[in-house]
Amino acid sequence: MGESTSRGFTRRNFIKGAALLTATGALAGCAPQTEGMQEATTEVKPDEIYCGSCRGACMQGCQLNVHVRDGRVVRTSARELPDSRYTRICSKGLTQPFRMYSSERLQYPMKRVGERGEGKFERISWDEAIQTITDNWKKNIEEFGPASNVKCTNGGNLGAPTFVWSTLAAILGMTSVGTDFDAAWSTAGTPMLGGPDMFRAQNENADLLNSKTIVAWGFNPVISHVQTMHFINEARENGTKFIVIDPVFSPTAQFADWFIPINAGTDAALAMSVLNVVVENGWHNEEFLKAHTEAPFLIKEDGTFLRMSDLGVEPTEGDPNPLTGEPTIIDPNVVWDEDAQQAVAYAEAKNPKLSKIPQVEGFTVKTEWEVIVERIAEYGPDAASEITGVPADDIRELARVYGEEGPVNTYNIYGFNHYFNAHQAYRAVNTLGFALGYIGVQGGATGSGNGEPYGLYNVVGVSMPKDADGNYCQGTSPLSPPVSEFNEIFDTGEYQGQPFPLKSIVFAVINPLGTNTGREYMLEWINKFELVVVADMVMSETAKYADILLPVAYWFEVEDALWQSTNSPFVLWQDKVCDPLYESKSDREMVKMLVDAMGYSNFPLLESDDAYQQAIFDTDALRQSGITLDKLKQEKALRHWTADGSEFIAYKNYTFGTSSGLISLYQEEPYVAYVPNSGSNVDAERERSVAWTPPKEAWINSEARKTFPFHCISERPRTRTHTQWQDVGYLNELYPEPVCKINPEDASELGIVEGDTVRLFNDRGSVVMRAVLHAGAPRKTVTVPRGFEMDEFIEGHFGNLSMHEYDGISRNQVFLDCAIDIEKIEEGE
Ligand SMILES: Nc1nc2c(c(=O)[nH]1)N[C@H]1C(S)=C(S)[C@@H](COP(=O)(O)OP(=O)(O)OC[C@H]3O[C@@H](n4cnc5c(=O)[nH]c(N)nc54)[C@H](O)[C@@H]3O)O[C@H]1N2
Ligand SMILES: Nc1nc2c(c(=O)[nH]1)N[C@H]1C(S)=C(S)[C@@H](COP(=O)(O)OP(=O)(O)OC[C@H]3O[C@@H](n4cnc5c(=O)[nH]c(N)nc54)[C@H](O)[C@@H]3O)O[C@H]1N2
Ligand code: SF4
Ligand SMILES: [Mo]
Repeated sequence: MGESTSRGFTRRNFIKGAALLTATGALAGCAPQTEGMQEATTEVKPDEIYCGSCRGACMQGCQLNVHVRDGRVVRTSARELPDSRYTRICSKGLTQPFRMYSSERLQYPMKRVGERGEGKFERISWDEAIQTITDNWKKNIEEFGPASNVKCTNGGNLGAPTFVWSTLAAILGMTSVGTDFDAAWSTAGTPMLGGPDMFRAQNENADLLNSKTIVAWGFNPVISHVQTMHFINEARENGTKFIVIDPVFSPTAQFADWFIPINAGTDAALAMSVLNVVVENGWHNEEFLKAHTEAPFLIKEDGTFLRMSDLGVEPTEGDPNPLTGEPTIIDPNVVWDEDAQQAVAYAEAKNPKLSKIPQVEGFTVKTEWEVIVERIAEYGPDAASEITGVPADDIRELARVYGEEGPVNTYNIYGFNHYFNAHQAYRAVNTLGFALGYIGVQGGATGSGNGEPYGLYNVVGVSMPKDADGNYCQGTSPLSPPVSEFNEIFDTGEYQGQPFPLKSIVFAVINPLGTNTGREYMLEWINKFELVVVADMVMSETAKYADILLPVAYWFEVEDALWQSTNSPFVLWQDKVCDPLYESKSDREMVKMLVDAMGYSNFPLLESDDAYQQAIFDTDALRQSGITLDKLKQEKALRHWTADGSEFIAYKNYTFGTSSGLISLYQEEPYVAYVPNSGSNVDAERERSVAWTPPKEAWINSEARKTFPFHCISERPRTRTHTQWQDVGYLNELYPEPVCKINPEDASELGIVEGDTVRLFNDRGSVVMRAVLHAGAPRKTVTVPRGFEMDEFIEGHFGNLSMHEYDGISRNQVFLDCAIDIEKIEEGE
């Protein structure tokens, strides 16, 4: 691995393509700029510079200059954005050309000739590849229905490709699955903030400079969000206090004014305890709670809301539900109006009361706020200290900072996401932030900021496209079984009581054998599929298990737009720098070939990359902002999060997508995003409001830790985004092999010294790598970099250690909820 040269590269075709493109590019208003004209001699031609966007899942949204010399991409550099604060690049952005010309690239369609996973393939034509796949799909549809064909995608490219495969699945009625990454935030955020808008719960990063305090709560931006870290550092220089809450002394912790080590998986308990002290001191924001949250809503003794119908007021009919056409029933929630001294519908209340409510027409009631206050009572600083390992005085001080040194931006992405019950951590941290009013204000925000405001782009339209006659396609299969249950579904042929034969699967923009939990479990189900298709740019770990391999064009070989980012408030353009190398094709082109071969050639959005982009940009929200594809092609970057170009503050207008339009702090019906086949085991009462339930294995006192005493945290390597960039030799020199970082005292007890070879194991599997001593790792906790693949470990695979199960509420892979043991197997050199 790591040899960054290309095989079989046909330079002649490339130059032809590039020349053609220059001509068409000029017509479309994307004529390459030139640089270094002054220095140019007659012999040295200036570079042609195209516009690129870096679209991996690090979500930072950097724009690139792609320099082309003599028909070859020779380097990439940071491209100036209209707001220079966002002009950034990192070592991964700078090494893109090595990926483009990597020897790992798939060059032509191939079919498997050896055993699955053996990596033996034979070149075939595109016609044969498409025919083989579609013959199988047609047969499956006839015998078992369209849902027996499955498509599985994630975010290897945050531009159009993921959506293109969803378009395919919808047209063909396939089953659509992801592999359920990062889901605990949405399990908590959906009912609290309402709907998909909560994916943009963070303010624009430039606003970090308005925060008095920034809390990176389970967030390691020095590695995972490098450009976000830049804003945090500027804020620090500006006097902002920076707090990091993490079990590990992470690379980000070294920049903290205050590092708070915490026992893994106990964040909900810490947040509840901090809120407990906040409330005790009256630091919470009553005005905000009354105006913008459901905190005053009354709840009856049976746990359901007191509604006007309980007080004898007949419900009324609202507008019909636009999806079902069914009339909606309006039965308003009741609050106690302090001014009127009576129970009224929330909308009528002048001054809703938060606590100590008298009986209402025979009903004993309490408010949403009182439920919270009751629940946090058992998490006083001393009790919480026992659970979290954070000293009680530190909890009190953190509460003081939250109460007195605001506005606070609690920035988390997904650090505490990947555990059983992680949605409770988000719910508790959110509740803390919202109780203080840190949402919708400059300098104040609470939560994750993963994506663009909902509805800006036509995600729904391209996931449910219309044909040329204006008719909707059939849509994906209504059931989407979780991959954590695929083996059981294969064995029983059923999912949720219905026959569910699984026959073929296509993986695209995802490398699950390199990134999923429970790798052994997954290998088992992959091998049960009759046909496995992988569309990728490189021979990924998953690609090795394909029956048919489809070579995908590199990011610079297709025009595309990047509009999903945590950092950059711009939609970014990607010029097509040259034709796809070798025989590779864009995802859109191969999806079109598949759709055509299946007999559905009537979908205009698949006709060209431009048509597809036009479909994504087809929303009123973008039109109102004056953002069109043509304008983007000309200007290359357009500010898109706010229509008027102002800095984006999440929920600035305090309109939330909940049924009440307010932040919900209590759910009558707990939101369950995943019901296991074996049935729901949710404790509904407990899930209605803040609670802490320990993770399954990571919890220091869990059963699992009695047998496997170490907690294994996976960390992100600086040099890779998941499994990508692993073919860049320069970056591999910086991080040549996966190592297990272990606390020196633990190491000494086990007789391990730096450089020794160790085996990490549990009852699911094992992996062998070298050990490095790390005083920042807490006792009985090791960290291992993820994103390394089979042949990079000395033996085994890191993915064998994690469990494939989900917690029964979130549909969420729990990479970090993992107990292991360690043994030394060889002295280091
Ligand atoms: N270089 C690089 N950057 C990436 C990626 C990559 O693979 N490589 N992946 C991208 C993607 S898809 C994602 S989702 C983001 C995620 O980025 P982050 O949200 O930063 O998530 P992590 O890196 O998983 O973990 C962040 C921190 O949480 C800590 N942590 C672990 N367990 C706990 C806990 O129980 N409580 C608390 N408080 N902290 C805990 C970890 O020690 C770590 O320091 O990164 C993105 N950026
Ligand atoms: N142990 C452990 N495992 C983890 C995590 C962890 O913290 N610990 N984090 C998890 C998280 S948060 C995430 S989001 C997942 C990410 O998991 P994946 O999405 O599987 O991650 P990538 O390695 O980015 O894989 C994407 C694949 O897409 C391919 N690709 C890139 N661009 C394109 C394109 O334009 N078209 C097509 N067809 N393919 C393309 C790449 O070559 C690569 O093989 O990993 C998860 N895995
Ligand atoms: S990998 Fe991320 S931070 Fe680096 S250049 Fe690309 S988008 Fe920017
Ligand atoms: Mo992720």
